[in-house]
Amino acid sequence: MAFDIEMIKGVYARMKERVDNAREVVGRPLTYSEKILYAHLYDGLATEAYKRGESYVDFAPDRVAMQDATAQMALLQFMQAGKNKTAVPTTVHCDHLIQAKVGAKTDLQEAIFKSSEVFNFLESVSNKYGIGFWKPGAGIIHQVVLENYAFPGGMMIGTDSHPPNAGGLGMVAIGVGGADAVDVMAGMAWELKMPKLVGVKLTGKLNGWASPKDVILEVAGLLTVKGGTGAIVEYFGEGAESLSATGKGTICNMGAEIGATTSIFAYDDASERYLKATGRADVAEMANELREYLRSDKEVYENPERFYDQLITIDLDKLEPRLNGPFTPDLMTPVSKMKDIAEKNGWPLTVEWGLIGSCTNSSYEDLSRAASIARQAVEKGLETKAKFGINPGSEQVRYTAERDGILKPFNDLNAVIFTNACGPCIGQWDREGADKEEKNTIVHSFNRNFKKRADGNPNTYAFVTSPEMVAALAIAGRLDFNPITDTLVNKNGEVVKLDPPKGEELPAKGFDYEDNGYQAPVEDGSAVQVVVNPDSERLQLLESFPAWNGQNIMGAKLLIKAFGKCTTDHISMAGPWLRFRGHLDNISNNTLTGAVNAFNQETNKVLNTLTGEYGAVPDVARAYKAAGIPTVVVGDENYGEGSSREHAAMQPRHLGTVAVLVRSFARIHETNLKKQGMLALTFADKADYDKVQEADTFNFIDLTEFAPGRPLTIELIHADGSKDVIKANHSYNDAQIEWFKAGSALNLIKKQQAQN
Ligand code: MIC
Ligand code: SF4
Repeated sequence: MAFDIEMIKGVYARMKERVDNAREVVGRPLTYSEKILYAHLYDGLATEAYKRGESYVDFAPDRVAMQDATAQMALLQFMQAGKNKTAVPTTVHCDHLIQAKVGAKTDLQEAIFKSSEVFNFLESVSNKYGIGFWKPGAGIIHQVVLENYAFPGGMMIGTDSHPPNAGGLGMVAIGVGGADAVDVMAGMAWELKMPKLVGVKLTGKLNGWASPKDVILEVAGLLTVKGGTGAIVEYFGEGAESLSATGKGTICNMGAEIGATTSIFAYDDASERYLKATGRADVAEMANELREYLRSDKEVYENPERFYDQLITIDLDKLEPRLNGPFTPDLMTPVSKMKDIAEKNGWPLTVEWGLIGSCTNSSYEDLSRAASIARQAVEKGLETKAKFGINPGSEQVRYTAERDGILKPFNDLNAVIFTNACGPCIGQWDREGADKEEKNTIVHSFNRNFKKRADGNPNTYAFVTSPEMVAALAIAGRLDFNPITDTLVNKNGEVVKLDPPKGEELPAKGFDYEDNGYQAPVEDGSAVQVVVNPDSERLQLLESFPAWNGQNIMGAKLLIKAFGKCTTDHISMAGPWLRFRGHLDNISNNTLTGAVNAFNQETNKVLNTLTGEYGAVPDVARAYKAAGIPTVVVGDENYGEGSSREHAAMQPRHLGTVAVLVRSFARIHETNLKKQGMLALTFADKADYDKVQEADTFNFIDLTEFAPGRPLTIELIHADGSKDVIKANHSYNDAQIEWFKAGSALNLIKKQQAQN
């Protein structure tokens, strides 16, 4: 039986009436994601048609999922919200804090030893508030959610950027910061701007070496890292129905890399098979009754161009494998062009490591397809030229794969099987020699490849591709190896060729496990004490951010003007810093240390106008804070791209930054800034970015009139006394302005709670 079956029954019981009503109110046929959105309005039945890309809407998601690195901050905030239990089913997944070094068993023990304080904290908070707890080693949050919790027609949020993985099973699943999760766990409305809709029609059928990963690598190449911002990407067409549920999960998962709010496929036979194979025949039966509601209306499929803001068609028949990278997931190169392009760009051609895993590509089918390549290598007398590592997605996948002999060929090739966890994907990788910072290439099946992400080495060229391609390239040891056309020489000097991968969508003998790592919360958590040691370096209870004093902010100094790409990895690095995710003051010491200073093109070296000297960003920020001087961060396009980590907003806030002024924002980060009581502003004229000078003072001269739709005016006083007056746009609505006034959204919840 599925988890939370009563909740799912409730969603399905309401679905028909809500969707039929919405169709009438909107006055036209609805797409699948619109049906789910309208069926999850906080106030019940729709009373108006929301404008896509404009209207703020209150939703009531069905569930919440959090991973260990973000759950700490989310739960530290939730503990202040004054509730006894979470209002909706919620889970915590311990997957980010496990380092990959020698192999699953040792690495897991080591992680439990090193992070027991954090795991114990998460476990006791989970018990106290009725939250399901997935222990370290149980698997990666999004794979575990897909296997256990995702359901067609449902809506969930998760404190991470890759919950959209559940779109593979027809769910609207959205990545958020912890403060948003607090809203939902506290039973309040969760607000989102009504997304725009991008339709992707898939024709034909994948064949040969092409895989679902290549679909999203192609989409990323077409739309770029910001092309999906504010939109839900809906996939449909005959090609969509030929994909497995986990394959669709891969595509939806990596939609995060184009900034999409989420991505989704309709319910179909593959979804039904997956639900049944993962022990949820009960959900499949209910979904079968509602099939018409779990897909777009037929008019949408007949004339998609009338219903989507943008429409793309991809012919799966013609798709060839791709490699995206280095340093950004949207730099797409088809395998047949890699030789030329890599040479032209000077990308190192020798592949040092091949890594399979991450929430994007760690399903049973993924492992079985990659294993079919590894098996051929063994049979054809090949040896892997590169080192090879694998992180299975969940204990259920690992156990079943081991039982079915899928891990054997990897072992035969001396691959290391790491823990069922994020591992290298989040920089939890103790890679030998990485500190030498040598230029080198790795290939992996993850979704992200920002500089330094996997091993901390800025000179590691990381390429994203499918698991089967990772296997082939690790065996060949070359980035420009094209398995479709190229041959290899085996140990006996014979020329051999790899056949296209073959895999199994689902295990023929069913999934199995001995211990899936799940721990249900105690029945009554009221007596559970959550202890946070005041001397801890890993956990720190939160203090409220100060409320706005009602005055214009005058005399703020520039902390940094970030140049070019500034992802959340640049603002609050992961890897070694993950250990401080529960301690705001300690983690603040990495604030913006990865961002490039536009004035000297260096990282972590900014002007302190108080001394005239250059210092590390966190030190300079602390100096201004100590002097009572607020600071401003300036950035370029798609600022805050990547992760959902709200630390990237809380840290600057903690260090005294009041405003972040950029050319454009990534969605989750913009909301995180608002939630934490900051001013998230965009240049009304993008060219004004160039007007900001290094020693500038910022005066927000009409902040007292802060109102929806009304740009703010900022004076830039330059060092020579001259000044520029610029306009900054914002997307705050009335409720969000209240967060700013209160100092944070949480402060407002606390205030409301105190009044009740
Ligand atoms: C990531 O892939 O970058 C992470 C680590 O999963 C993050 C969350 C985090 O920073 O904790 C994400 O994608 O949101
Ligand atoms: Fe973990 Fe990587 Fe997935 Fe983020 S993208 S949840 S780090 S596996």
